[in-house]
Amino acid sequence: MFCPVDAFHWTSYLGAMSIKPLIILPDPILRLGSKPVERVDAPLLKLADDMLETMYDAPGIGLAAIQVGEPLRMLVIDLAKEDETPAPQLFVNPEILATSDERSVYEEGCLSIPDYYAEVERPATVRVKYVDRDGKVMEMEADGLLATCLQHEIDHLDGVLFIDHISKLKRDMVVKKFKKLAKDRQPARMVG
Ligand code: GNR
Ligand code: NI
Repeated sequence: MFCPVDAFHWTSYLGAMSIKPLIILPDPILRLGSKPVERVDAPLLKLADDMLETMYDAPGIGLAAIQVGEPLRMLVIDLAKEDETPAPQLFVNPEILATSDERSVYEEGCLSIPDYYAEVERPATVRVKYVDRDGKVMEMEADGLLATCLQHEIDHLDGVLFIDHISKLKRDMVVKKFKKLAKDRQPARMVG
């Protein structure tokens, strides 16, 4: 169970964190562009922790704010394995400064597209500028899974999903399936 006080000493406040409902395809919210964060303050850090708790609960390795319905340019990532010490990372207003010509392929998934996985090719290495949880401007060079995850999350900030990087045939199939699932979840009174 995720506990900020005992396990992390990560946040600057003591308060109830909460698991937020995930926005799922084909919700048009996922296609919104997110707005830059103006300041890293207590409410923003609270949102970051709620995102982490939501991500750990899912479970996932990354989460963009838009996936919990907040159109803000921020994302969280934790690549630690289940048996390792948690390693939460917050990226506010992240920007990709440079990408490698070298590519890598990962099988990606998305908490907003549950139980669908596909191989995506992306730059193997990225240089990223961002603001950290202390409000400090940082730069980082990422490779491996972190590079892929950062690109997947930064795409979310621009309304882009990993299925936008696969063939149109596959994407149309996935969208169709999720539209049907969403329709089947609606009570009959919603029809007509
Ligand atoms: O949990 C997630 N796993 C994952 C695997 C490969 C590439 C990207 C990801 S991110 C994803 C969580 C998510 O949807 N983040 O937006
Ligand atoms: Ni995603």
